[in-house]
Amino acid sequence: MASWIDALVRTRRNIANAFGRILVRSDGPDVESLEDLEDILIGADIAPRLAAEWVEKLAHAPRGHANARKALIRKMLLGHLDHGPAFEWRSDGRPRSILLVGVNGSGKTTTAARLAKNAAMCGLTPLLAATDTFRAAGADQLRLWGERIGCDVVAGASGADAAAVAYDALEAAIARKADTLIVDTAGRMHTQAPLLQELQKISRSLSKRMEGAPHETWIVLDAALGQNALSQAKLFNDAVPLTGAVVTKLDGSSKGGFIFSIRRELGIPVLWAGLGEGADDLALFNAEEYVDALLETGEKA
Ligand SMILES: Nc1nc2c(ncn2[C@@H]2O[C@H](COP(=O)(O)OP(=O)(O)OP(=O)(O)O)[C@@H](O)[C@H]2O)c(=O)[nH]1
Ligand SMILES: [Mg+2]
Repeated sequence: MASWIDALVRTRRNIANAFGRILVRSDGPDVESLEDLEDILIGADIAPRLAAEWVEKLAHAPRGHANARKALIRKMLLGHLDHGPAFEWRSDGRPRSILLVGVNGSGKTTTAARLAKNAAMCGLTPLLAATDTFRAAGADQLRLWGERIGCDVVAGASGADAAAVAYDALEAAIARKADTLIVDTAGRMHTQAPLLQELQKISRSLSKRMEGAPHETWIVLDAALGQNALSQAKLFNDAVPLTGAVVTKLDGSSKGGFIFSIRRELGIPVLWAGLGEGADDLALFNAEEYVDALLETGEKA
């Protein structure tokens, strides 16, 4: 599996050094280092308000040993990632369903497959649902993944009603005693109201077949979009209440700092992170590994 340290190389660029400069002088940071740090943080797509807040805090931080200040920086960053317990697969005799939504190309299909693989590795029996009936290739892509990772895929014919496919897939998951149903959906822009309504229909159709379904509705956010992904997510959240976020393509993005804003702006936890393109490159989100990779210390508190 790709590592956090490797994946965050572009977001981290300069961050660790800029924080490092804050630690050098025992009489406290100079104004220039603080200004540089603020620019660099904003460059990594950390919200300007948050970057200013951190710089202000550091300007007034108690002097003292560099290690103590390093610990303070780490704690300050982690404080914005209060994400609660990590996601855990559960098996309670009924399939739990997870609906994946997001804009075109954000990584939904790849994420669906990687989640299924992860669930299987944890001893569960997953089933994949391909409701992307807009394009024939949409279902084919998931079928290929299914073959690759050894997971069954329920798909509708091209042009079929996505909500009906989702219903049938849940029906199949119940019949086959699958533990989890992962529902891939077609990409759609957050501005396309009729397409957001279709998501509501898919969600309703799952709940018609099983009360409480979908148990999770996760938005898949492309880290390359940074803060822009948040405004998109808000409109999705208005249509189908989101319960978590998957951040993909952290590798290769220089805007991974937007993760600090997700809880504050959307009120949902980041549960998973895509650290590479491979079948195993989806990691449970780990705030400590994320922060340590940004600060490139690799140390645990
Ligand atoms: N480097 C990297 N690439 C990723 C990651 N996740 C997805 N991708 C790539 O992003 C591209 C789009 O992924 P898809 O899973 O097809 O995205 P989608 O959201 O299903 O796209 P639509 O169905 O067209 O909306 C593919 O080339 C994936 O390999 C990741 O974490 N890292
Ligand atoms: Mg797709």
